[in-house]
Amino acid sequence: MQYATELEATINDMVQKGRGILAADESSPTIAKRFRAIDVESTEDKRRAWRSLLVTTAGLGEYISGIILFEETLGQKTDDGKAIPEAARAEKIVPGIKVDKGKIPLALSPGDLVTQGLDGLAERLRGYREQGARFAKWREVYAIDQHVPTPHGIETNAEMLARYAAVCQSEGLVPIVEPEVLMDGDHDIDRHAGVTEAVQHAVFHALHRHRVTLELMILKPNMVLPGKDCRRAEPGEVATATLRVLKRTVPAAVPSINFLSGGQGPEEATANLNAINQSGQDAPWRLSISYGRALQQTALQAWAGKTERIPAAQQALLKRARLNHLAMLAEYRAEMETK
Ligand code: 5MM
Repeated sequence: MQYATELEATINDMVQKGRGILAADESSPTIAKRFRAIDVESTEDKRRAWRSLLVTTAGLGEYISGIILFEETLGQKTDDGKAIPEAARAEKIVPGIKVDKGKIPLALSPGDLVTQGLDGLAERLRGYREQGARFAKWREVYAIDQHVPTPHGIETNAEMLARYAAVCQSEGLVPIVEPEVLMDGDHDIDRHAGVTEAVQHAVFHALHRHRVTLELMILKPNMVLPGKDCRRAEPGEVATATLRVLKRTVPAAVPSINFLSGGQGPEEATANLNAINQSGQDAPWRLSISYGRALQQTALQAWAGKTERIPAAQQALLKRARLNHLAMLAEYRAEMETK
């Protein structure tokens, strides 16, 4: 493969013990929703200010090895005029980019979703590489209902992820492959496990068909959880269910599994990650994070759009990053939240 050496170097920079990925790639409608919750209007400059705050947090690189940016952010500057990808690199954080164009209904398959963005992807990746991105991310979304996701939906989404990953590797960007089985609904943990297992099987079959090198990609899956409208599960139960599914489906060649938080609260996501690392000491992959909300939520509340609150927000971000770092080492305890 043309870019094998470069892809290996990127994997080595991103996959490190005790370090994870910060997902700051919310699309315009999603970031507007997050800002609405803190009474901030989503203007281009407010989005820039927020992402500048994140990447300029001193010491963040101790816990965070990669940051997923949104296309707009890749071309923006920090408050002190540095290109955002460059500011990330200054903290030894690898900059990457979300390259999918969001989900739409899968035609003639009611309830199934599919993500768009493959047309012209190779050309776009070349441009992102020039702007400093070294990895990419694409998310497929699976809602759970009585009859969905359908086998056809699962196959179609797997095909999209694999085609995206193959294009990324052929253009020298490490692909983060993100199949997210949503936790919305009243389904129990067994149903979530069953769907996640079917999804992961299909994804790895498709990656094989498309000749994707597993050593040169990162998987970003959901944890296995009961639906939001079902009962809560203890971290030990989440860890057992999650590891069972991943051990059945994810080849050992994959270097790292970086979970999304998917609507879990910040403390819940850290506790579950800790339990997964406690039970997964024998797992062949690193078990890390690629959290968006679970890393950003407390910092966003502390910031509330006000310049004078930047230091408090950066402290909040650093705290969540450090606690998740401890969870990656299976050393997190709930009492640490109050210290
Ligand atoms: C599932 O969302 C990803 C991880 O974030 P959470 O830890 O908050 O679940 C996240 O990277 C997501 O893919 C991006 O925020 C983009 O989402 P949208 O909906 O804006 O395309």
